[in-house]
This record gives sequence, C-alpha cells and structure tokens, in this order.
Amino acid sequence: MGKISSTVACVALLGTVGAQAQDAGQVNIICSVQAEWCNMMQTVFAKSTGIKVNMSLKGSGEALAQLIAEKANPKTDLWFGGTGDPHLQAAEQGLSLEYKSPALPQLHGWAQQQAAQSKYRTVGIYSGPLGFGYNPELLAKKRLAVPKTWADLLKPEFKGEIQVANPASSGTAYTMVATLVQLMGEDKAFDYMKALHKNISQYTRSGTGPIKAVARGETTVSISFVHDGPGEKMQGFPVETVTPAEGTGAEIGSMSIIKGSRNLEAAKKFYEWALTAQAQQFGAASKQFQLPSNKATPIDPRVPDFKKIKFIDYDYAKYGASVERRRLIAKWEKDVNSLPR
Ligand code: S7P
Repeated sequence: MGKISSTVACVALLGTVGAQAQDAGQVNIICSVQAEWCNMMQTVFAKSTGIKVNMSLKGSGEALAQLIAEKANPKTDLWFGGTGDPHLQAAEQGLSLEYKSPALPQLHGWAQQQAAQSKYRTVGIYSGPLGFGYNPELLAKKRLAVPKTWADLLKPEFKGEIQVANPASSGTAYTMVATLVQLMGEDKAFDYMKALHKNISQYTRSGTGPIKAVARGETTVSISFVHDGPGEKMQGFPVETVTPAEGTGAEIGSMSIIKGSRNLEAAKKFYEWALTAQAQQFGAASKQFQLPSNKATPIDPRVPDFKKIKFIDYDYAKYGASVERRRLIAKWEKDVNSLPR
C-alpha cells in the first residue's frame, strides 16, 4: 500500500468517513496485536460505521483466561488477533461462536484451514514465523556471533543474554514450546528448554516484550515473532531478526466472535470488515508485518519472505487442543521454570 502515515489517511482510504454519524450501537473487542494496530482498527471502524468500539488490549494467553472467566456472562463480543492456538482452545471449549464468513474463499489456505479445524469458530487473519531478534550493536560490543540456530542459543556465552516470554501468559512463548516439541520430539525439546533456561535472563509476561527489550539494548537476544522486528527498526532501534536453520514454527493469528455476544450484528460487521484486503492493510500501516490472510492484500516488502524460511509442519489442531496446551504449559512450569539458573 505504500506508506499510510496516519489514522486520518487510513480513514480516507476506506472512503466512508462520516457515512454514519448516528449512534449505530457498540462492540466490545479484545485486541491481541500491538496497540497501534488495535487503535487504528478501532478508530477507522468506528468512524466509518458509527459503531462505538470498546477495545481492551491483552496478550493471547491472557485474553483466553478472560474469556474463560467470562463464560457464564460474556462481556466480550469479538477477539481480534493473537496466536491461533488459544483461539482453537476457545473454540473447543465452546467460548466462540460458529460463523462461516462468505469471505472465506478470499483467504489463503492456512487461514481457511484454521477456520475449518475449529468448526468455523475462528479464522486466520495473519501468519508470522517464530525466530530470534538480536541487537547487532550489543552483540558486537560483547564479541558474540549472531545466533543462527536453536543450538547456538545454548552456548555458554549467551548466559543471561536471552529473553523469551512465559508460555502461561504468552501465545508467542507457547508457539516456541510447541515448535520445539515438534522439531525435536518431546523429551529432547524439554532437555533443550532446561539447558536454555540457564541462558534466559527473564521470562516476560508479554510475547512482544523481549524484542522491545532487544531493540532498547536491555537484552542481546530474544525469541520472538520475526515480523515484530521491522517495526522496532523503523523507530530507529538497532534490531535484526533471523529464523533458526534447523526449522521453525509459525503462528496463525486468528479472530473469533464470542458465543453469547450481546452485540452480535456489530461483531459480525467488524469481523467481515477485518477480513477485507482494505482493512488488512492496517497491519503494515501500523508497522506490524505479519502476512495478511486475504490473498488480495498488498504485501509490504518488510513482511518476512516465507519462501526463504525452513518451516516445520506445525500441527495446529494437536497443539491448539486444550488438553495438550495445558499439559505442555504445566510441564514447562514444573520441569523448566522451577529450575534454578
Ligand atoms: O502483534 C504482534 C504479535 O506478535 O502479538 C500477538 C500475540 O498476542 C503475542 O502476544 P503474546 O505472546 O503476549 O500472547 C501475535 O499474534 C502477533 O503477531
């Protein structure tokens, strides 16, 4: 799309500014992408439809926890963004509504597959690869080589140099756990994470925290979604990304309508709009560079080139299942996080 520098320009892009000044109701959304994208979606949708958007920002794991807590009396109408595994878990637990969008054929196969395997209770809105963020200035200062493999992260010289989020609160970190289990087999993956634990300075609450810390020189390396790197770089921070040579996983960022939504028509309107190529451009416009799910969305050159990355064949159905997700997170707490460093 080139550069859209402000929300005003984005509203103009829709060509519907001021179309509906009257009170057209409201919609309560949990938004699990970064704030700038959430705010842009909120402003543009509200301005173009007259529907008031009450938006709260939460990471994927926290969003799921809130929806579970609200189950008997849902206050949320729609959950936008966040890693796909907890959306699949929400679908399985009956927290999200079955809804088959007429726009599904416009989406990439992986996004349609996400919908089909949830029995149409969620849908893919973007995808992004897991990898490492690093601060080249800090690496040079500490005479450390760029880590290019999962194995590199275990080197003793990275002791205290790496940050990753906690998989109990973060969908990003759960994607790491599930990726390693699929890549190495469960026993070896847990041995790996125990060894990695010695090099971790901090497990953050939020999945995007570690790459922000890298960018600001607070840590040298992060395990992060690589599409979160360019946005930090655009702000002038020294940060680069790499995907591990052994192979890596990718998230299918998803969107779900909540079962029992009190503002269902408004939620469906937002959902349909969020699947359009026009609305999906607001990711890159807000400096977030996931691969959009609508095939017609122009691809910003900063979106990672999936063809150049070695991917595992991530089993979204298995690792999005409640029992598996809970089991792996509990095992990580017990076998990894409880160890001294
Ligand atoms: O917007 C960036 C992003 O990395 O954040 C989403 C997700 O909520 C990660 O947060 P948590 O790990 O804290 O749950 C990703 O879906 C998205 O790509």
